[in-house]
Amino acid sequence: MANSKFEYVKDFEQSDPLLPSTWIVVRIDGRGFHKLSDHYAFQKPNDRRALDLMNAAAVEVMKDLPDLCIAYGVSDEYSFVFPPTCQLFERRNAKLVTTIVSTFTAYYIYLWPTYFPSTPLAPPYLPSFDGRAVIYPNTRILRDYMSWRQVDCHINNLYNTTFWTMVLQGGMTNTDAEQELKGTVSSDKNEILFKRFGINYNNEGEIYKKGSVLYRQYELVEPKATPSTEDEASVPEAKQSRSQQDKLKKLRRKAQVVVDHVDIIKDNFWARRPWILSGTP
Ligand code: DGT
Ligand code: MG
Ligand code: MG
Ligand code: MG
Ligand code: MG
Repeated sequence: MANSKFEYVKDFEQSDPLLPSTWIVVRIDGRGFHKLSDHYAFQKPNDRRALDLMNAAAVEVMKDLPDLCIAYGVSDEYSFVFPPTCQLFERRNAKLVTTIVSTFTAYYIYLWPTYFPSTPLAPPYLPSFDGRAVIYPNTRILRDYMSWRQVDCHINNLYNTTFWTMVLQGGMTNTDAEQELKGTVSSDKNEILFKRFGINYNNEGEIYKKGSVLYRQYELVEPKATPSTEDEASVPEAKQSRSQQDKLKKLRRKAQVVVDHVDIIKDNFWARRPWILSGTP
């Protein structure tokens, strides 16, 4: 096809590939969910339906993009992780982020009636999400990123649980509860919950305390006892044989995506599921 005189405009497009052999995390976050959760009367501090809906949409994203190896969600956010070997969309930043954001949003809206059957969505309160990609140079830092999100979940949930118990059960005003909680540490909040309301924070639901972690579970593959080395994980997929790549992709597609609410800070979770970080499959 002959070039038109307009074609030079293509030269204005900028390439945005993410650094090779690094972990890619795409984190999405609900836009204005403070207002949205009020409008649709989400339960405080946690609405199980809203969290289940977030998880259901994230499972569909994992199924749609077999390159993803793990995802972690809390509140109105989700982090999706691509391994260093990933070559999806030539690792182009905008392609990866926009695909995840729009696929997630599409499923969130599509599945909404399943989780909120008597609360139809209506403008102007339509859910939308922002997203960004961050790269991490090694597995240690990737794990620190995941730990950071889970610690955040814990801190926020302990605060929110205490705050809303003081307001809803203790009859305090928002301002008074906020004032009393200012400067308190975890043990203070645990004590308020226990001494004043007879609530043992440890007995709160795992989904609220730990957030949600999504990964693939393989029926046929026996998990290896020792995690693979980082070297193995960072062999660019381009250097793997075509048939090997196809085989891995097929296995990933067939695998079941599970939703778990467990500690991902300690080694145990990762040691028991070495395939998540090793990229095999
Ligand atoms: P943004 O992200 O800057 O557009 O603003 P927001 O309003 O989305 O703020 P963000 O993301 O920092 O905080 C999430 C908000 O979503 C927070 O105000 C509480 C609300 N939210 C998330 N999950 C639940 C839930 O299960 N129940 C209730 N009541 N609210 C929730
Ligand atoms: Mg945000
Ligand atoms: Mg938000
Ligand atoms: Mg948020
Ligand atoms: Mg196109």
